[in-house]
Amino acid sequence: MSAYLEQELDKRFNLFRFWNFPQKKEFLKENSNSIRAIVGNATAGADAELIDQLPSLEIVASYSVGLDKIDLVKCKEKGIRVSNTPDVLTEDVADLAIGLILATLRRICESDRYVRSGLWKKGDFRLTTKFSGKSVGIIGLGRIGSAIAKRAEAFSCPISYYSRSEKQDSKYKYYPNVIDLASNCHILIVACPLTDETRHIINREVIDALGPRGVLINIGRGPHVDEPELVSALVEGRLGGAGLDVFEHEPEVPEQLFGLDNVVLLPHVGSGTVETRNAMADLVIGNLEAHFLKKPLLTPVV
Ligand code: 8YV
Repeated sequence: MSAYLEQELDKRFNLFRFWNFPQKKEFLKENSNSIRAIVGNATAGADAELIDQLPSLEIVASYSVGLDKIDLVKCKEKGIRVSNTPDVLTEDVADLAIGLILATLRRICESDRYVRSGLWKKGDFRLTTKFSGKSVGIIGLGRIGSAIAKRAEAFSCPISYYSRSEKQDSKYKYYPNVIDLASNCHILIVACPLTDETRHIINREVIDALGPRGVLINIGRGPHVDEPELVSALVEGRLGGAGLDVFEHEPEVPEQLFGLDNVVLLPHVGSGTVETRNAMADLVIGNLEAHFLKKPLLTPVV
């Protein structure tokens, strides 16, 4: 959680830091009747079990755009409001996707390690792979996917995408299935929400379709990818490379990836700039204040 968000919540509300209570059951026994709001994030939200234990719960305000940690059906059923933080993080996440592509293809992290370790004196760094002009496939052409497409266009990349249905107003090539998209692009980017339908959307077949010259970029959620399949494809050279900001069991990252130079591994920092995290925090506060003043939510989901 953000220090700024905690401080601002503290000023306005009676804030419980749930993570500070090792005895969750005891804590809930004592406080469940008084809790009217939950502030969650990408790793901790409100599942059915928690919601059912909070009879006074009115709103779940997530410090994230992703809603996969919130039981939305349950919230709807119980009339509990839900808000998230869309738009304010779009640019950062799209910027980071491009950063991951460049870092992976041009081996920026590896060449940095090369210079730091003094190896440059012994010879030039190896040649890498060009990004400009490579075909880019995007899974999910929502706010973030579209912002990535716009940036990739500036690198003269032909863009194609997969989503549940074709976007009538899009100029990019649409593939109604992910395997065809993966077969027809060099760089495949996951930028869709995590739902039951998109869990493991990157499976062995998709990885094989992307192939030994293909690169996977994931700025969505770890569970979009069948991680053991991804690891074995990278280790066996069946996939060209990967730039990953998210993992299936964060903060655990498969150790087999640590020795590979064709992967770039980031600790879920897509929205992690001071500017954006503060804007996200302001949205959380704004939604909570609006709710308790009986005004319309700023970014309602439910
Ligand atoms: C996290 C994210 O919310 O917005 C999302 O869905 O994954 C991130 O912006 C951020 O890491 C705070 O947990």
